[in-house]
Amino acid sequence: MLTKRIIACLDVRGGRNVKGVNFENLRDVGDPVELGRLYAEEGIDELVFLDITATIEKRRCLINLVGRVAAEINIPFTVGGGISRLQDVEDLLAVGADKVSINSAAVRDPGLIESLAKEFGSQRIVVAVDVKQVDGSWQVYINSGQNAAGREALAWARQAQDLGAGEILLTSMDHDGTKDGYAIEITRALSDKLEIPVVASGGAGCMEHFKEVFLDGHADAALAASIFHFGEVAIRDLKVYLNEAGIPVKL
Ligand code: 0VR
Repeated sequence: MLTKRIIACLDVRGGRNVKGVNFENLRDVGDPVELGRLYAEEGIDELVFLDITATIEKRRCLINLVGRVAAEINIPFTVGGGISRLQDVEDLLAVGADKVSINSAAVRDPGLIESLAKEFGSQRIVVAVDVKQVDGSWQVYINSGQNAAGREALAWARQAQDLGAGEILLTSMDHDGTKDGYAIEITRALSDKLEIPVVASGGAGCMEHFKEVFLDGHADAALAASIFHFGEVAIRDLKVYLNEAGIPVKL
């Protein structure tokens, strides 16, 4: 089994780290620069920074903040939020992002995946797919989860892979912030059908949930926000637990 990655997510709005449930009722949970530094110190494998309300006028402040977080860490750093142009990617890579995550803009214009992958390399292009279960089918949502895209999750993820995405960040909105566990079934469906890595996201509430998403969900990496922000699981303890459960992680 390949080494599994544990990823912390900084959901940022107005320069502050926020956290909600099912993408709603967001509340301030701290300073993203401080949290990024802390997680890196505690042994997180990767950091994701999501500007969840990116709009054009905030573009400059986002880039400055990303640069301040990047300066505090020496681990792979993925940045997402409102990315829709090559210039956005250039600006973020220039201040220290290693990968970018594109979501709504890619659904609106799938060709963007191909042009970004050609320009920067697939390994730098993560396609974020936010999903909800609707009448038994996993549907894609865009614009911070506000609008149904009219795409089924696996079909869209497969198209993103075929266009050059290097990784899929799969977030279940139904599980986000609930601490009830990851969306195992849809995570396994994508992991088993795609050739590129799948990062599970949404719902982590205890160490067992990580074991479950790796062993049952076949995820390549597991992302969490709530349980790290609220100090409920220590990253080092989690890694020791997973290693003892036979799941290879970098200690
Ligand atoms: P936890 O369940 O707390 O571990 O959350 C993991 C993941 O769902 C969140 O870090 C994040 O992806 C939620 N995303 C968005 C959002 C939350 C509110 C509004 C918008 C978005 O667009 O991704």
